Amino acid sequence: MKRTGAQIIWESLVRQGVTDVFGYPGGAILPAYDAMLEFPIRHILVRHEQGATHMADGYARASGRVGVAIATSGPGATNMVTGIATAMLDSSPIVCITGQVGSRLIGSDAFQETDITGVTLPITKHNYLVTRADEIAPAIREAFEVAASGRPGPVLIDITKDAQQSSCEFDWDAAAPRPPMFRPDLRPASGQFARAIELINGAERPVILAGHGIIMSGAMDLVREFAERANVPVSTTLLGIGAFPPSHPLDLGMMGMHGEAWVNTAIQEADLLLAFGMRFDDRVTGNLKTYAVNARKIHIDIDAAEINKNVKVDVGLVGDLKDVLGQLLPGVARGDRARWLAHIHELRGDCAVRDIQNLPDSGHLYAAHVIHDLWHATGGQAVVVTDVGQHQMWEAQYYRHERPRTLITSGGLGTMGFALPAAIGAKVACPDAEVWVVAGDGGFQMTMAELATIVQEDIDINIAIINNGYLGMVRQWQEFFYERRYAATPLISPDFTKLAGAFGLEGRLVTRRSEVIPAVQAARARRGTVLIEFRVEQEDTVYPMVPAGADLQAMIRRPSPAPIVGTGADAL
Ligand SMILES: Cc1cc2nc3c(=O)[nH]c(=O)nc-3n(C[C@H](O)[C@H](O)[C@H](O)COP(=O)(O)OP(=O)(O)OC[C@H]3O[C@@H](n4cnc5c(N)ncnc54)[C@H](O)[C@@H]3O)c2cc1C
Ligand SMILES: Cc1ncc(C[n+]2csc(CCOP(=O)(O)OP(=O)(O)O)c2C)c(N)n1
Ligand SMILES: [Mg+2]
Repeated sequence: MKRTGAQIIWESLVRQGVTDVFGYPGGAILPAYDAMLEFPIRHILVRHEQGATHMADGYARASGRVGVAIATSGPGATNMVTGIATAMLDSSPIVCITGQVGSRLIGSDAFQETDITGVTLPITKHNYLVTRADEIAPAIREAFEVAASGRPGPVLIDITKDAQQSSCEFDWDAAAPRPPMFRPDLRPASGQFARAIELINGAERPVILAGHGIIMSGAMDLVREFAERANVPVSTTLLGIGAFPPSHPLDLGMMGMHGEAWVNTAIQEADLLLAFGMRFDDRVTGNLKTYAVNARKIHIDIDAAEINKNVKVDVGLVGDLKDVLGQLLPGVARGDRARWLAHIHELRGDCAVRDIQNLPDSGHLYAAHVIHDLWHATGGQAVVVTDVGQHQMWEAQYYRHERPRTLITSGGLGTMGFALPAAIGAKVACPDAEVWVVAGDGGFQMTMAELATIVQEDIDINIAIINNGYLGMVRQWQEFFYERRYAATPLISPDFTKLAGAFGLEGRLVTRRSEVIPAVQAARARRGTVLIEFRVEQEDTVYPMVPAGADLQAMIRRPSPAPIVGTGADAL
């Protein structure tokens, strides 16, 4: 059957099972947009191509399916760069399709020409420059395979305008990825299994470090079985939140820079760390020289390059977590680690007296209380998509995610502006889910134009803006490490409720704790997106905090009782 390259793009996407794409048109991709109308695909028109990539990313993280973004050449393509890098750092499978100038014009500084495959080389898992119609279907098939297999990640396909316009025979079967696709042998050596079992069964103070790889592998049940059988407590990374239920008695909570104090202490006292699908990010380890020096380490990861990258381990098992755990489990003995668990329980008790949830609010509205109440009012069932900053850490600490894929957040790149578009993507992927944006006043302003996308595409999510009048996380660093010299961190914002109104959305302002739950409930009850601005304590601090590069146990702790400085309401 003869097809144009433009038709082949959509035909291939449909055959890949794609139903939704996020994009923005322009000259070099116009043939593809013209052909799109013939295909059963929902196109979500974004307001900035960065938004399209975050939407594709949010779609992928919420559903496990590959997200798709599409843009024109030049500025359209370069606007995608931040979103592609965000997906790369967090191993999120997206496919980005960009139009390119005609193949004869490549290299001539043609109108809207950018070498986007060159630009994105270090931030894609793989990318393609396609100059002929008959190369389109094979590139798309392979791109989906590359994006979703092994360690997932972003793939970009740059397609010249003439490739879209010319015609060729379309043969889907012939376009199948040609063997041999590179497939590393992921079977760990059996000696390594025996060593791992020996270390696990002999450990007295083990801790599981549960990472994002558990969620990507779908290994939640196996991790739980492992933890229960061996009686090993489980801590999670930021991206591992949802991999193990916080209601479980063996759950410890988050590790790392803003992790729970008892978790970091337990890691430093452990005699065995079991790293499951996590990559020992520097936000997790602090000073590598003093990190868990008394612990043996077992690392299970699908990417061999992660083993011994940051932390030297005793046993590295390369493979899909589900497979590896399935093979390990039969050898794992029932463990009684009552003394170790009792010790951690004691550490926890010491922390509770400093926990802001146990301190009176004295009439002030704290972000941590807002998050706690949001958790309560949504029954802990919402998909929460956060932006980056203090509010992100409070969300991680105080919204308890029982299920995987219910916290969507930019961890590795820490991309402000991520939340609103990623939440739109999550909602498109999971229309029945209750989706909340939790964003700071700073990050929200980076991509708030996507409010128009919400209106045009009839997206039903809710938005909580945690407005502290500052680029709060940076202000916190200035408070601790730059003698409170607040250079460029105080921030004015538009009247967010009026902004919502300008887009035809409902907006509400909340300044008191008593109003939080009623406002959340009202937003939930209303069809359509509601934006709630929570005007919170301005100079509040995320505790604990391990200063960057410091020893993990050297945490700055919340003084008890919490000092109170100014309020959001005072600033009105
Ligand atoms: C302001 C800010 C503060 C932060 N503070 C903290 C903090 O206090 N604590 C914290 O934990 N993080 C924190 N982070 C996040 C941190 O930067 C990292 O993003 C996070 O620690 C990474 O978690 P991860 O290793 O589980 O996930 P990823 O970085 O996604 O790594 C996942 C790993 O799993 C592997 N994998 C993938 N699929 C499979 C599979 N099928 N089987 C086996 N393995 C697989 C991958 O190869 C990879 O090694 C912070 C981020 C920001 C922006
Ligand atoms: C695109 C981008 N620019 C800069 C930063 C550095 N940065 C990290 S957190 C932060 C402040 C975020 O402020 P806000 O959105 O108001 O959230 P808050 O910390 O106040 O909760 C900044 C500027 C970043 N992470 N991303
Ligand atoms: Mg702020």
